[in-house]
Amino acid sequence: MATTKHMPAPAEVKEELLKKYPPKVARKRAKQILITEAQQAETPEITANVRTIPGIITMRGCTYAGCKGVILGPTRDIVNITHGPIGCGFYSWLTRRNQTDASAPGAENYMTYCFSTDMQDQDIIFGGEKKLEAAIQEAYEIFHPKAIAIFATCPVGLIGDDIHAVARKMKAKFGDCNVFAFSCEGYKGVSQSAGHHIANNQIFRHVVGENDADKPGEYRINLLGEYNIGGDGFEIDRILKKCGITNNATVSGNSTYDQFASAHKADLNAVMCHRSINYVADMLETKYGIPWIKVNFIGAASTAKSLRKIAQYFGDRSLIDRVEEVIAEEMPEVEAVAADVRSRTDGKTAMLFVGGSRAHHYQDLFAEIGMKSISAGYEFAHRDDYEGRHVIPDLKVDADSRNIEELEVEADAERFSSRKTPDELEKLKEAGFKFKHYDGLIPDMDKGTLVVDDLNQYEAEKLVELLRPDIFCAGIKEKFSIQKLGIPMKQLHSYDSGGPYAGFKGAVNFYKEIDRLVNSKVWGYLKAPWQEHPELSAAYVWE
Ligand code: CFM
Repeated sequence: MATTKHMPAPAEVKEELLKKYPPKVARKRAKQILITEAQQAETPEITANVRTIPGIITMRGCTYAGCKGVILGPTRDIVNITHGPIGCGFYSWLTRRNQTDASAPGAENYMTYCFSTDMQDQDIIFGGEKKLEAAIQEAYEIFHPKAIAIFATCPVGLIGDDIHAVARKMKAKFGDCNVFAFSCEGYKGVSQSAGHHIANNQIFRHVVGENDADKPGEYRINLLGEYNIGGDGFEIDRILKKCGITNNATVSGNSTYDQFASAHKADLNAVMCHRSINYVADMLETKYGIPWIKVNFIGAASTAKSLRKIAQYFGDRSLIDRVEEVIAEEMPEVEAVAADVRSRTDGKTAMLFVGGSRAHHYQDLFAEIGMKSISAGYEFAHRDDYEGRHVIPDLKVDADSRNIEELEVEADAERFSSRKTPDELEKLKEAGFKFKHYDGLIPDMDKGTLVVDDLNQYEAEKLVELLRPDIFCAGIKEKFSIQKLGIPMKQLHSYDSGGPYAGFKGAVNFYKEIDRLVNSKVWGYLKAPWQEHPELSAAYVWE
């Protein structure tokens, strides 16, 4: 049943969020808090991908996390060595719930190991290159992997270890193991987003195109920006397989070194998480001629739409029909559960503050059970993820973004091939088909909702207090502070040990879980009796 609550106007909420800040901080934060007027397309620009103001407790992570954890983390057969103090390696070890299937006989899986050079004080003083070399040698002798990746942590950049020279030396020495390094020091960018870019560049430079052998399967696509959190990638792969679409490489959920090496063998790139991977999609298009489209497998309707888009691209009647059959087979169960759940969730409200894509994608799932997203934002996305790719030419290049290398990519003289003739492309465009297209989060939000970039702990609690959503979605750092306010909190990074939520079966899991969360009575019992009726009460002197 829908409940009507009194909600303060969005402008009042914004004012409240800013009230306690010193004037300079308030001025800066004001540019990152926007009231949408999507219907009128009057939304002014939002400030994003800028430094968090020191002292503010941000939800963001570091550049090392974006490179080592997010992009390279889900690939099972690359030995990932963290060059740095042990904490960086240890705390990035299996903390993101990217799953992998290493059940094939002989499959290598190094994800269960934590490799680190364990830098000590003397390495900081005298340099850590020798220690790194020894670690690479040791890993090679024990495992004989196809590839070893080295990740720089903050102190490595500060003391100036040349990790790339070490990588080159060891690669030449071994001859049968690709060794490459990432200058992904935690401080390198304003968030983990810089780490995505650094990872993408090096994977493209050192791995993509290494295997030219022909790959099997019809309708070959790469799935870019899908990381198999909670098994999402398994569900998407199940659906693609059922449709007869071959997933040539996922970057990087449940992936292997060879998938990256063969990524140039696909005929279409389907991009899930635009923020983390659009660089790779662009580079694969320029160098090898593979077009890319934006897809979304979060939400049953979005899944169906994405499958239809892929089928339309290939244009074969048999594939188009098969996709329709699969949708017709899968949807009845999804719709039955959605209808049942909707009777209890319709009109309820959600807030989503996650990463660089999920705060957008998950709104579809909530909408399918009648729930409204009243406020949302990303931790580290760029303006294009909010406002659409048309703003890319206007993006300001500042000292922080200039710090991240832009690869100069050209068409490969031998291996570039246009996947479609100009005529075919024209026909697709005439039929409304859009390549390289993403409109971002803002146009999908209702008028008068609040979009907040890089939300912090203080603002999160204020927002909850003022708007009392029925559910709040973010990560582990926010989990308990929100629940203590009596609002259920769903982790959309790790899924709270749940999932998958992608595809058709994932949608069913999500509906059921949200139903349980928002309709649980437990949230009404959070205050102890003495909190509601204290025998004694007091105030701080400054209050
Ligand atoms: Fe892309 Fe991600 Fe996300 Fe992301 Fe992430 Fe993640 Fe995320 Mo956590 S790659 S931007 S850096 S969809 S780890 S799988 S959940 S913040 S919204």
